[in-house]
Amino acid sequence: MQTAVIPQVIELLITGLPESGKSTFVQNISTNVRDAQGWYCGDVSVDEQLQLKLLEPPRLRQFDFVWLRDLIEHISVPGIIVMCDSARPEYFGALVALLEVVHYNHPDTPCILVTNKQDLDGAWSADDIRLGLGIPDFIHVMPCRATNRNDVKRVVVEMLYKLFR
Ligand SMILES: Nc1nc2c(ncn2[C@@H]2O[C@H](COP(=O)(O)OP(=O)(O)OP(=O)(O)O)[C@@H](O)[C@H]2O)c(=O)[nH]1
Ligand SMILES: [Mg+2]
Repeated sequence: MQTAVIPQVIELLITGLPESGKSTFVQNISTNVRDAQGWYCGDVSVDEQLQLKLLEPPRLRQFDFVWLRDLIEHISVPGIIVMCDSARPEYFGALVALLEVVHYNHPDTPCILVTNKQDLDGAWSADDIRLGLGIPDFIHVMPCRATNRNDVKRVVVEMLYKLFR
């Protein structure tokens, strides 16, 4: 007799600055995407025992930093991915503030900073962002092009290592 395997579902928050590539990231790795009350949600099947649910907060609220801070204070997820546009240094101050909110509220939650849009001219490298912004060691900084599925996959696999280490 075959026993049905009910996969474990793990939710990951995909947050970051506006237009940093969050939806592109979710879309490129998910087998199924949908809108759930403004949230952009994607499902990723890792294997028959494990499924990921990627959750991007409603796009209309993303410029509202007070709202985003409140959301991060109250959300409970096993892993958090923060994205930035590496070619928009004018947003780096807001990025540092966001990472501080994440770490203050979720000190034990694995967090990856995705320095996206590495293909753009003028993009800061992941290392320059890490050093330049003084990103602490417990935040893993990974370069990415959300338009490239392999890049996105690398980030998700790294998050899986952190979750199951
Ligand atoms: N060149 C380049 N463009 C990218 C990359 N990732 C995303 N984009 C583009 O950046 C723009 C914004 O991408 P989205 O995925 O909508 O970004 P978002 O963070 O979901 O945006 P909001 O939800 O509106 O905050 C789109 O035009 C994407 O095609 C990348 O790695 N390289
Ligand atoms: Mg989006």
